[in-house]
Amino acid sequence: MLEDLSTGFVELKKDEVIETMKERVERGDDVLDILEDARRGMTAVGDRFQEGTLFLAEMMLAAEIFKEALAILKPKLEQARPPEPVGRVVLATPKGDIHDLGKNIFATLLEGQGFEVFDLGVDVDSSLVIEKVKEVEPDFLGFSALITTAFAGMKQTSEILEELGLREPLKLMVGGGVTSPLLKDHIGADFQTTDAMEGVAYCLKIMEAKNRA
Ligand code: B12
Repeated sequence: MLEDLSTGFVELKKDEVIETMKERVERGDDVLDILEDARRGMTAVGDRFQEGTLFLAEMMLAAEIFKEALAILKPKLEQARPPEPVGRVVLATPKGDIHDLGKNIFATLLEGQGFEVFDLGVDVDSSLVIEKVKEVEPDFLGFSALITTAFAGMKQTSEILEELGLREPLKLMVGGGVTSPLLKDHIGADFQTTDAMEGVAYCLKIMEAKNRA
């Protein structure tokens, strides 16, 4: 068992990471603490990639380990879920962007809090997002963006939602490493963050206010 789970990601110790995650879940560690350690590991991988001390293939392997690790935590988070969904969230990584680790963390945390999440995946066209919004009438639409070339697509989606009268009933959120308050204003979103926990707190706060109204 790894003493520090996060180092397992940097050193690409897949078997040890998976085994450590399972053991920590079995011994009853808080799932959110385990998730945070895994997230720290993935952030360290990203930093090393940027410094040039990790190669692209190694980072992709780390991303795969992260996805498997997340799947171990999911059932545990789901156990705590209330029978009725707290709210509905459509999530997507916009067209031109294939990054999804942060989106998956946010989705997992939301599900753990009882939200119903419709995850449309990566490189998602505006038309698909609009269709899903029409179909499920969510309380929230969340974009996860890690690459600046994806910004135009989010703005376009926001404008189409406005034109169709679909924008007002939902809260539009944007998150991901390259996002900023400036981007939030540019695309006309209601909320922006680079921290999934902050995003979950925002969704819970909005639903609380809705339920009181
Ligand atoms: C991992 C990674 C990859 C992996 C992605 C694996 C995967 N399945 O996601 C791979 C190797 C495939 C990849 C490919 C590319 N990448 Co890349 N990648 C990264 C890297 C190192 C880390 C990103 C990451 O996963 N961070 C960890 C997660 C957990 O953080 P996060 O996404 O911010 O999410 C957190 C919060 O923001 C929040 N959150 C996320 N989404 C949302 C959404 C909502 C609604 C809310 C509320 C919260 C929320 O929750 C998370 C937890 O708190 C970054 C650099 C960096 N250090 O950020 C570059 C980076 C994003 N990549 C970059 C680029 C350019 C590319 C490539 C074009 C190739 C290349 N030259 O490297 C291709 C992609 C092409 C494309 N079309 O998308 C650039 C983007 C530059 C820019 N400004 O546009 C970066 C910034 C690197 C750099 N400095 O050049 N990449």
